[in-house]
Amino acid sequence: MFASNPQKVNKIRMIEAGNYSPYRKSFLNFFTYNKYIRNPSTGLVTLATIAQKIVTDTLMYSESVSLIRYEDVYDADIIFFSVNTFNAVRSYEIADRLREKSNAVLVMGGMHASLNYPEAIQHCDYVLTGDADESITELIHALRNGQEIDFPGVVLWREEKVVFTGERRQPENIDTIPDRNLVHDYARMAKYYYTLWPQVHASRGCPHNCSYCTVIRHFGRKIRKRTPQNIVEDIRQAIEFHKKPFIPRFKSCVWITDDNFPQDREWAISVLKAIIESDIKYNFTVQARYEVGFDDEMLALMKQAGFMEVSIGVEFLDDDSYKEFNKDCNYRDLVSAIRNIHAHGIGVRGLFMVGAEKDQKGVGKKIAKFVRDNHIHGTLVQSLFFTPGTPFFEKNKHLLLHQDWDRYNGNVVHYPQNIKPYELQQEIIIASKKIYSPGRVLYALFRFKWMHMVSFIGECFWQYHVRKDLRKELENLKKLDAKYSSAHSVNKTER
Ligand code: B12
Ligand code: SF4
Repeated sequence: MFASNPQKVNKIRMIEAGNYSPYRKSFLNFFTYNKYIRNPSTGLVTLATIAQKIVTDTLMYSESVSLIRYEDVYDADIIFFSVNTFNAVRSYEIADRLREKSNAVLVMGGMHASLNYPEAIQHCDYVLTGDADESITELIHALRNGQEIDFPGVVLWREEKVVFTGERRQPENIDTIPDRNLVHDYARMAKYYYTLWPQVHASRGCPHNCSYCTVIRHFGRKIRKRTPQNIVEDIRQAIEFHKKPFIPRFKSCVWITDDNFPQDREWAISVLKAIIESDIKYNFTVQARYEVGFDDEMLALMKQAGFMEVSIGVEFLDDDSYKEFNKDCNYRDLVSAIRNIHAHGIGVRGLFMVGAEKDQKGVGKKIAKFVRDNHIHGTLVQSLFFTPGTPFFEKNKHLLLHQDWDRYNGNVVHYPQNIKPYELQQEIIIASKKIYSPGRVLYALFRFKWMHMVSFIGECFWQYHVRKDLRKELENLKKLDAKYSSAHSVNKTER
């Protein structure tokens, strides 16, 4: 009944919108990552690779590395958008513009679009929820053949109503090696800028259940893994893609972007062994929970495979906050784990979060002290992440200062319990200033290993811009404070 006429699908374009600072030409791009230049989305390149097998004329634009050539996009038959929370506003803007100028079918997907589809569908024809490795093929075939779109995982319009066809099982076979050449101008940029590095995603999902986590709501709590051979081949291609023609790379490192790589121990060990047995001699960095610090066999293999650092989601520095967010962690074990990782000759990068109920003035200084005392060579300090689709978001919605998604990129966006929002924002600035201070630069020059030292110096430039952006938001937070502090005290008594 809802089948339509077969549609021509000869040209596909995919768009990864930037957020507040999409790509632009700048001298800064040579040494500052994540200001106007950053790595394009692995997820969307993977989908482009799958789609290109059906529709040869498939190309992706990422505002992380280039401007969009709109004249090439208008006459596409389908346009796909990858939507995270931080780039949702810009994605909608671009989609609305294309709606006016193009007859293409507009499709959205990715974390924010999936978990917040009633909003996303206002700007497109279809939302494909969850991982689209399989559903993208089904959609292209259905449109081509004029079939009814009734398979699970689709949000669509029917008689002016939004309909969801139901949850779909996440794909098990995720062994696609992304063809990075499908991203417009990426090959040139990757060879030109040291600030872009090889990036490989090897597994999806995490069995833990931290209340604020978007990753498990989207990918699920079952870990789905690529095969070691497929990962090694991807690493090889990623390195080749980023190789400079004559001069060796100054800072050569592959980022395995999994959220908790060692979680499936047997699999992680088999991946490490496959890297060791291959001819790849490179540096690696990866994200892992602190428990990896108690696994001597894993750490020894990581070291042997070339892992020069592990990024640990430290998040908070007190046990009450871990409890508050259902994070299975405690301060004492965390510190011993960091010590043991260092003992294996692997560096530690710390990922921190502020804004928990316990946090008050001085939290920035406390983080900086922890970083210094525990010889952490790189950090990311952000405010609590409120992303629609998590139970944490639903429970704490009343604390939000606004829902301007493009400001949801590390800024304070809520009214914390024991500190004002703009004061908390200042604490992030204080932490950054203390961690990336001239004194620590000197320390890094003499005490850090080469790779850690190089990345620390690069991060000093990046953090300078992070602080500038955080300061810009301070004024907004001060204005919002006056408006929301009274509402907050009402809510506090209600709770
Ligand atoms: C690598 C990474 C980065 C890298 C590179 C980003 C990139 N584009 O790959 C860098 C360092 C640049 C980065 C930066 C940031 N990141 Co980041 N990043 C990641 C990380 C660790 C891996 C991304 C990845 O490769 N995933 C694997 C692929 C396979 O998944 P995927 O992209 O989601 O794609 C699949 C599906 O979502 C779906 N899909 C995706 N797009 C589309 C499109 C269509 C049309 C369809 C149908 C389906 C679909 O299908 C894909 C596979 O089949 C994720 C965590 C994670 N596990 O995803 C965080 C993550 C995406 N980042 C996050 C954040 C917050 C940020 C920052 C704001 C941090 C900050 N304060 O600066 C910045 C913003 C950057 C910007 N653009 O402005 C959050 C986003 C939360 C949210 N709800 O949006 C995440 C989820 C981390 C987290 N734990 O919360 N990030
Ligand atoms: S350990 Fe990390 S990925 Fe897993 S649920 Fe917690 S925050 Fe999410």
